[in-house]
Amino acid sequence: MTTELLDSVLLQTDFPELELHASGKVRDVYRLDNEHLLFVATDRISAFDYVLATGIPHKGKVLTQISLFWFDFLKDIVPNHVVTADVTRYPAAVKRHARQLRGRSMMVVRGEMFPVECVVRGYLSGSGWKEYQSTGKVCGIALPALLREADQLPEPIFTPATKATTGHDVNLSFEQMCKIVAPDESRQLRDISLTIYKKAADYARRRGIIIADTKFEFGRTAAGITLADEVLTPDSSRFWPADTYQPGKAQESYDKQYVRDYLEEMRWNKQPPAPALPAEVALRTSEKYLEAYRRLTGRELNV
Ligand code: Q0T
Repeated sequence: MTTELLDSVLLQTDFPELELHASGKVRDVYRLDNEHLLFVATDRISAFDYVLATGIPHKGKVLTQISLFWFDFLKDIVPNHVVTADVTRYPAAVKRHARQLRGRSMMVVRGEMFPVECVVRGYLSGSGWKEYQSTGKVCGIALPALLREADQLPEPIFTPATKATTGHDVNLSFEQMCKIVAPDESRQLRDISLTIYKKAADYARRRGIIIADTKFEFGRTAAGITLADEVLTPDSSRFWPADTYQPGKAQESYDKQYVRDYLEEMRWNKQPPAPALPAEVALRTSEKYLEAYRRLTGRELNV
């Protein structure tokens, strides 16, 4: 029934003539020339910190198109690193791989990256909820008493973290960030992060998606402080369905709930190797990603 769909899944990129710049759980980044990089989002999915053996149809395309949507939506507030996502405008050496790249890639300007994750939280969840329970604060920011898990915060807060190459990111106070990034630039990164989160989260909320928190990355380019990486995707953010939002407990994930439920049910010990997913779980998850794209953009993804 679904052989063709599962065959279209891209788990690994292979461009032998290009130099790999960085590779993550989901994305592969190649070097084009001194000024440009090529970001490619695969269909890999991670859960409980590991990449699973099964890919999710259309996931790379959905993530890329959601990022492109937000880059455009936010372009009057902050410049971004996108040059083009039109494969016909890629350099010749890359265009040869057009079929593999179409829809799931972007050519970007190379910048000098700030070595911090710019996290914004509008709701109390994950490491923020843990820290709040033990200290009443998140990244040094005092919060009202008696908040529950997944409660909305009175105001979104900026909670930077270090970019760990291995293991988990470490939360920083703003003062600690200012020892890593100059205070003036730290203030600019904080103000931009809060402004773009608020604009995007208001918009998404009206379309039925709560963006509980998100992580931005910025670089310095000729245009000044520039929004980079992927933006406001389900992989870089916590998306919750607004219609079932109920504070006081952990919320279901918009995109990964079927995957997590399956992995819990099969009692995987959360050690490698990560298991494969049944086709039905992969397909239902694919539908959730497509639905997120549809809700946010009001358009159907051309798959
Ligand atoms: C980067 C220079 O992409 C990364 O990890 C995913 C595998 C992290 N990363 C980003 C850069 C960017 C961006 N974005 C940029 N515009 N210029 N470097 C490098 N690593």
